[in-house]
Amino acid sequence: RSSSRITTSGVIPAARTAGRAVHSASPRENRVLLVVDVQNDFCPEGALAVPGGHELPAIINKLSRRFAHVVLTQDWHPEDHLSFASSHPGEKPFSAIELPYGPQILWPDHCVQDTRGAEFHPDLRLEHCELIIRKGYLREIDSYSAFFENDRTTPTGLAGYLRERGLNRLFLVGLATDFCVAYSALDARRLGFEVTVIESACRGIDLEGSLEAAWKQMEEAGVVRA
Ligand code: VGL
Ligand code: ZN
Repeated sequence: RSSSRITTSGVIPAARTAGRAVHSASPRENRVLLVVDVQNDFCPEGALAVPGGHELPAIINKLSRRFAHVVLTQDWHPEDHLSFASSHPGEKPFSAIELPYGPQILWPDHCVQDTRGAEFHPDLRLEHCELIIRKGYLREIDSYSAFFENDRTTPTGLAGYLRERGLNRLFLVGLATDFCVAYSALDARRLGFEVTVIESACRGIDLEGSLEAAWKQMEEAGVVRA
């Protein structure tokens, strides 16, 4: 029998198709691994270092082999972003202010578009990642969640992508547990997805009890803590 495939664009030699078929999951596989913000600035030595952030690439690389579908998020701010303390003279990082859409914690400048800090950690090996969702790219509004900006109403488009492709079982990993991971998990539940957060593949910032509060909210919202 011939092991070549005929496609609309011609015949693909068997060796090439075999090389690409690294995942055994069926095409109907409905689970997706959502890898949140595993970027240099959230790792030790980064601008907004999360303790242990650098441990995640190895853990997530291994985990990701069990998923046919992998989606990444990338925090991606303009250099004068309103979530930066530096955009508010007199304010210090980690203080809170009120913005038109609600309370906002002010952060050190981080994940500025096209800088090394905004790049994914170099050890993250997710060649089969099928979508990268950038967020926080509008100057006036922050976006912790992969689904909505911090006004909780402006969508990123991720829900539409997942629904259209039938990916309704989400597994979340990444940084930071109590901010972007938690906001994404809560929004995903609100949108009707089945959500598991894999704790061993997340690391938190923990500002004044925010880590424990985030887990409480997630558990109350029906997020599975695995
Ligand atoms: C994040 C604070 C500011 C996160 C992003 O990825 O959790 N936290 N920007
Ligand atoms: Zn950010």
